[in-house]
Amino acid sequence: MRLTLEQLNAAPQDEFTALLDGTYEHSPWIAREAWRRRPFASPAALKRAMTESVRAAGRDAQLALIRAHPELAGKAMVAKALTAESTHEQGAAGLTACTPEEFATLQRLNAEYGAKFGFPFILAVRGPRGLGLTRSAIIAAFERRLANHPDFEFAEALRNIHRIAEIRLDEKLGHVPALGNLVWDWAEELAQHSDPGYAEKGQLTVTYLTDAHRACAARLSAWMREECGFDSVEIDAVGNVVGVYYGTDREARRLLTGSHYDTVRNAGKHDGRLGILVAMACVREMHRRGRRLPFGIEVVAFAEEEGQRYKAVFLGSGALAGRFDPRWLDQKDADGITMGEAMTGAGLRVADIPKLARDASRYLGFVEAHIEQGPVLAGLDLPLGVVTSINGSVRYIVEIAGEASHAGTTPMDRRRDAAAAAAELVLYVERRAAAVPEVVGTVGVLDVPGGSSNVVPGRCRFTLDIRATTDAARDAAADDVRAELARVCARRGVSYSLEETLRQSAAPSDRAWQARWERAVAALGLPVHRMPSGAGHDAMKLHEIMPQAMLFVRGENAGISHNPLESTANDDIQLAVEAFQHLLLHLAEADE
Ligand code: HGY
Ligand code: MN
Ligand code: MN
Repeated sequence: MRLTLEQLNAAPQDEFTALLDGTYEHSPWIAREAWRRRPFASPAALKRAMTESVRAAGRDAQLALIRAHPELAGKAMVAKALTAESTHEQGAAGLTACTPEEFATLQRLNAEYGAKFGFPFILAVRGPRGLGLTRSAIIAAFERRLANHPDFEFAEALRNIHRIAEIRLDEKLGHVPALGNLVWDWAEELAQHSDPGYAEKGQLTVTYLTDAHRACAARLSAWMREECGFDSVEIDAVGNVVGVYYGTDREARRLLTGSHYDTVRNAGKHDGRLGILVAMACVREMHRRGRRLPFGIEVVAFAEEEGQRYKAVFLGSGALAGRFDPRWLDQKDADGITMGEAMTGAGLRVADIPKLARDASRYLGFVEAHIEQGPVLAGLDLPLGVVTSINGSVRYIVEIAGEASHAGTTPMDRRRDAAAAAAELVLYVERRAAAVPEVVGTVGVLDVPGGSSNVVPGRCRFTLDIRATTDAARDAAADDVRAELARVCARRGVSYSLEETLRQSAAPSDRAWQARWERAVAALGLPVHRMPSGAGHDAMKLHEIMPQAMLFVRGENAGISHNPLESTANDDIQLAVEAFQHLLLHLAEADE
């Protein structure tokens, strides 16, 4: 029997609790507590009320909740003593059809996990798309999480319990996150394209203008044209895919939105792409309803943001902001191919790049939906967040030159070891960044070119990535790191070169646009959580010429990103689409 929110909002506490029986395994107290927060404006608000009941219950009640869950393919399943919901879920995930080896592995993991943590391994086996994980994915997650810290696993167990409850509640309400499913499936399909050397390993890497990159552009263009009803779709001179959905007046000003479709190496499937696909889903819905707004919508899939193949970053959004630096064309990739050659080879008209600069007066502003890429929303059990500012960043490539010499015969006090010098600096970066809350510092690439195990490193190349919520904090940290580099090298008698490859100012959200995202999130029945962005985004490039603000979407696996574990649930994507739709419709009402 399908429940309705009206029915639940009107129900007395006992009836409400009974209607929601089974949402949380053997734990009716959660619905009973949540009842006090009625009325619920949306399924998201009801889910939030139940997570808040758990968050407020304290550790003992939370531990009891976790322990109320059965093991995966455990004794209760074998004895057919699972609840109806768990029977359905474990069955749908194939756990009732394990091979003898899988079954033995799961028993071993159950025993080891229970002995280490004192509670069962909890995983929403229906997965982020709700269709069910494979047994191999379940076992891989089990093996991986066995190594986690107990506190992390306690929190991760609760997050998975909320996801299990969310899927169960969706079914009770007949609530299908259809647009979340659409975007999730698009992201899966787009992730089929990956660069050689990664595709064979099942890894996602799409760097600028490779065949996989061009295939992504072609697929995004086709979807915009054939599935979403954009009025014009083109691939511009730097490889951005630009879709325009006209307003009631074709010449009306436009809302600019989008994100990037290139990726880091061995990436997740939603970084960048989510912001493109969420906007496309909104246009698709308007087109299907024959709806036009008083403004146009220009969705841009930016061709390059990560700076993986070439040193230049934010190349796609930079071109629109009129910040494309022609010197970038001479940058060479690892194979010695210049950016200009790669562009020409991809059929792009380099001469047209300056024409890509947008006239900001033709736009209302820029908005971008993006996965959070961090642990904050997951830690708060919130699906969405509103960005207040994007951290400023500065990046360098450093090369230290010492003297290669025999590892066996060179006395320790006679060495000019480039790697040891670099190692000192890596630890200094960590110490200096950790000393100031709003600063982060990373050495992401560390390499001894042509190194050998029996040779004292004569050269060492590494990157520096320093970020902060303000330019002043960023620059103070960068100054200190450069000064330490000079001191370490002088003391060790080695030389160094340092090249700045990126300097991006902090980008505070435009107040009016941030408020539009806040109103949209609140309209979904969710608390509004404001937060800075530690990651850089295309929005910070458009920030240079027009007002901007961003919406963050929670990540699974505690929000990990730039990692194949990056994952976003269909229900959270659905909420991002609904928030975007709310922003569009209220902008239209204000405009009319
Ligand atoms: O590095 C960043 O912050 C972004 O993912 N390019
Ligand atoms: Mn990224
Ligand atoms: Mn990104």
